Amino acid sequence: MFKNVIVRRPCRAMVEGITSAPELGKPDYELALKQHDAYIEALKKCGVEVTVLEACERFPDSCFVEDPAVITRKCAIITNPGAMSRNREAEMIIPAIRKFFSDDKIEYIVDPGTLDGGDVMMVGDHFYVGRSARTNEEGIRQFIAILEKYGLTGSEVPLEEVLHLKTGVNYIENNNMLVSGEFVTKPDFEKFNKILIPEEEAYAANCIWVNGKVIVPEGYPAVEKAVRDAGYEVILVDTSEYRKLDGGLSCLSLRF
Ligand code: CIR
Repeated sequence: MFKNVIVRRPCRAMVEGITSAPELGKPDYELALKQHDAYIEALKKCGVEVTVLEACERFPDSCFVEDPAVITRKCAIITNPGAMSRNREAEMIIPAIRKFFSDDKIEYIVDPGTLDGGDVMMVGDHFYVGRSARTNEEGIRQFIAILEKYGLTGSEVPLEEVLHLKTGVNYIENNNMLVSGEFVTKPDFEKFNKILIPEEEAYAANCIWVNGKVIVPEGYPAVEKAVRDAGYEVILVDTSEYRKLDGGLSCLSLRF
C-alpha cells in the first residue's frame, strides 16, 4: 500500500521539454495544468496523501518527478539523471524527500553513474532496472549495491527500443504485468501474468497501480478493458500533453 505521493506542477517552460516525438506538437500548458489537477484528484481517490511541489521554470521536464528519485520501503535514492538538461533536478527534489526520510536513509547515485527513476520498476522487494540511454552500467551497479545494503535486490534489463523501462512494462501487483513491444518476450518477465498491450496502444503500457486501483491513460480502450478484465477498478486520466514529451502516468509522481 502507498501512503504518500509527491508530484511537481508543470512549468510554462515545459513546452521546451525533451521529446522524441516533435510531430505530436508542443504541449498546451493550460491543458497540461488541467490534466495535472485531474491526476492529483485521481491519486486522492486512491487514498494517498499528495504533496504538491511548486513548478520550477529552470527545468522544463521537472514535472516528471519520477526520474530524479527512487523511493523504496527502506530508503530513498537520489538518482543522477542521464539527460544533461535534467541532471540538476536531483538536487531540487532533496528537500521534499527530507520531509519523509532522515539523512541516513537517503542515498545517492554519483558520477560516472547515471540513472533515471523511469528505468526502475519495483516488484515487491525486487527492482528491475533498465539499461538505457539515460541509465548506465555504473549507475545500475551503484543502485543495486544500495539496494543490497537494505536487504533489497535488483537486476538489470537491457533496453533496445524505449526511452525508459517503464515506457514499456509496468507491474500492477498480484503478479500482473502490462507488457508491450520488446518486453513481451524478455525472459526476465516470464514468471508474471503478462497482459499484452497492442502496438497501437503501446503508450498506455504506462499505467500505475495505487492501492488496488489502476490509473490508466484516457483514450486507450483495449488497455482499459484488459485492466478491468484483470479485476481492477480503473480511473482514467488524460495525459495527452505529457505524451508529447514522452511522459506518462508513472513519470508524474513518486509513490511510496
Ligand atoms: C524526458 O525525456 O526526460 C522527459 N521529456 C520525459 C520523462 C519521462 N519520464 C519517465 O518515463 N519516467
